[in-house]
Parts: sequence; C-alpha cells; structure tokens
Amino acid sequence: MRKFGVFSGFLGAGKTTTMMALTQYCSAHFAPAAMISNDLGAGVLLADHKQAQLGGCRASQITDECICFCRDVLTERLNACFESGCELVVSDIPGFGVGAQEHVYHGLEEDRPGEFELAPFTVLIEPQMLALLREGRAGETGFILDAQLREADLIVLSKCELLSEAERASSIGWLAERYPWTEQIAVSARSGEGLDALCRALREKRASLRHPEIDYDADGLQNAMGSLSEYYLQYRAVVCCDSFDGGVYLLALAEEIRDAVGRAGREIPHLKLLAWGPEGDWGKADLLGTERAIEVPHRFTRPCTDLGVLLNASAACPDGELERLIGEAVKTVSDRYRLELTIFKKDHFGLGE
Ligand SMILES: Nc1nc2c(ncn2[C@@H]2O[C@H](COP(=O)(O)OP(=O)(O)O)[C@@H](O)[C@H]2O)c(=O)[nH]1
Ligand SMILES: [Mg+2]
Repeated sequence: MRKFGVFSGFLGAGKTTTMMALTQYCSAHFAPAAMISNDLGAGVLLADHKQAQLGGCRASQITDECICFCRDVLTERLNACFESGCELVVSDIPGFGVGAQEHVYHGLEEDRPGEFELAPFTVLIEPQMLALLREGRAGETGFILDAQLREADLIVLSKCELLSEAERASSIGWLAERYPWTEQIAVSARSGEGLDALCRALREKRASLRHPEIDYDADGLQNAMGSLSEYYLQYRAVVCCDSFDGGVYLLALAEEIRDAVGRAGREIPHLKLLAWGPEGDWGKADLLGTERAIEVPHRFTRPCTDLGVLLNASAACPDGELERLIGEAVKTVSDRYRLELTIFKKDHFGLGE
C-alpha cells in the first residue's frame, strides 16, 4: 500500500499532534506510517518537525513553500517514505492554507496518475473554533475555517476529550448537516480516542477527488489571509547555573509574547515554543490566541544548562511589528534568566505583502 493523505485545518487545530499520534498508532497496530510537516519559513528547522522527531515519529519536513506548489519535492519525499517500508504517509499544510485538494490531490492525479493512492482529504477543527464558527463569531477566520471544511472528505473533530458526549453529538451533527458530503470522526490525540477509526479510514478509504466550491477571490478570504505574518527563530541558550528550568523559561516567554501582542491590540493564533537539551529531554509551550490559557503539552523532567530553542509564530500583525514585539520579549525574558543566546536562524514575513 502507498497511501498518502493531506491534513488541513486552522492554526492550532491539532494537526501535528494528531499526525504524531496517528503515525505511532498506525505503526504499532497496522504498518509503518510517516508524517511530513510543511510550513513556509525559508530553510528553517520547523518546531513541528523537531517535536515529531523528539516524540519518536518517522518524520520529515518540507519548508520554504506549501506542498501545493512543490510537487516534485513532495513526490520525492513520498517515494523515500514508501521505499523505506511505510504504507501510509500524512502531510499537513500551513495552518491558514486552503486549496490543497485542488493543488495537491488533483495535481498528483494529473501529473503522476496511479503513483500514489490518495486517502480521504482530512480537515481538522478543534471544539473552540467550531463553537465560534457555529455561533457566527469567528470573524474573518470564519472564512478560512469554512473554506477548509469545504475541501474535506473527512472532518476530524479534534481534542474531543474536552467535550461531553452531548456536545460531541451536537458538533458532529452540525458538521454533518453543513458539510453533508463528508464523513466525521471525533478524535483525541491526547486520550487516543478515535485514532483507530481515523487510521482505518485513511488506510481503507479513498479520496473523493471532488472539486470543492471555494471562492478564492472572496474579500473575506483575501482579508483573512492578508492580515497574517509568520516568524521563525532558532537559537541556542546557555546558562551557567545548574538549576535552570527550561519549562519555566518557555512559559515566561509565552506569557511575555502574549501580553506584548495583546497590548499592541494584535492577535496571535499560534505561537509554538519548543526547547530541548543535549540528552533528548524536551519541553513545549503553545499559545493559541491572547485570550486563551497557555498550553504545556510536554515538560522537561530535569534542569539543564544548554538548550536548543525554536520559536514559530503566526500572528495577525504586520511583519515588522511582530518582529519587534517578539524580539523584545525574547531579550527581556532571556536576560531575566541570564541566558547567553546564539541565534542560528531567523525568518519572518507578512503573508499579504
Ligand atoms: N486537549 C487537547 N489538546 C490537544 C490535542 N491535540 C493537540 N492539542 C494541543 O493543541 C495545541 C495545538 O496543537 P498542534 O498539533 O500544534 O496544532 P497544529 O497547529 O494544527 O499543528 C497544542 O498545544 C497541542 O498540545 C488533544 O487531543 N487534546
Ligand atoms: Mg502544526
């Protein structure tokens, strides 16, 4: 089997975490599976990819470009995975991305018919975003969410352990009614619920290869896309005291950035902070908007004196301003902990420019 599937869905929907849980589940219960993390930073090490590696997944990354527009790189990567014994490969696309059904699925079918079997086109939506969409309170983000869901063959209601049975039924019912051509599965990467059903759906079912009805020129979609900026930073942090807690540092940094972005009247739908020590110990902090609590999906188990750090941010903020806000926050918090920083890589840009 040479099955390939795209995972789409908004920033923070749970794509990376679910792909990690899925590839591990699939490799343990069916056959080897691999994941590809895709984002736009030029030549950067993606936090998503490093996280997948630290989590022990078969993983690779495609940077610089959306997989929608680099079919040769994608094909080469997929062939390498299948030749190494994988039966299923999943890749995400950047979290505001729309159009992979057309560009990736139809593109592969036209260019390389029969080379890969295409799994149902999968779109994740998390409970909090779904609630905003249902209540008409998602603002411009609603245009992206709706366009993404229109592309889906399979909708994954992610983080489902956060919902009661009744809430789950109501959410799935709404999705089924509004996107009636789709199948829906509630999944929790955290509790493992729904992973078996997701794995079976991807392995056993096929993409519909529909042509979704999306108005790419609609003002709402264009405005939502045009207001986003991306920021990538990779550095090494060294500290002399041996009681330094990398997790406390990540949390303080996430708080500083959240407060600075909030004070500037901007929004930051996804900030990822990942740090790891030389012996493979690692921690992560995530921010999914200035109004939400900071998530700590993984913790350091012991103090460390030498850390690799990756910061990836997507914000509704002009590029230059985002660079200044994050740069100042990194300096303030790193000075507080007396860290010596060596910057390896920085990239940032506004998506609408
Ligand atoms: N409660 C809960 N949180 C989750 C689950 N899956 C992912 N998350 C959290 O949601 C945040 C965003 O997840 P991520 O996989 O990075 O989203 P992506 O941007 O779509 O790739 C992270 O803090 C994850 O730990 C889940 O099943 N349950
Ligand atoms: Mg991700």
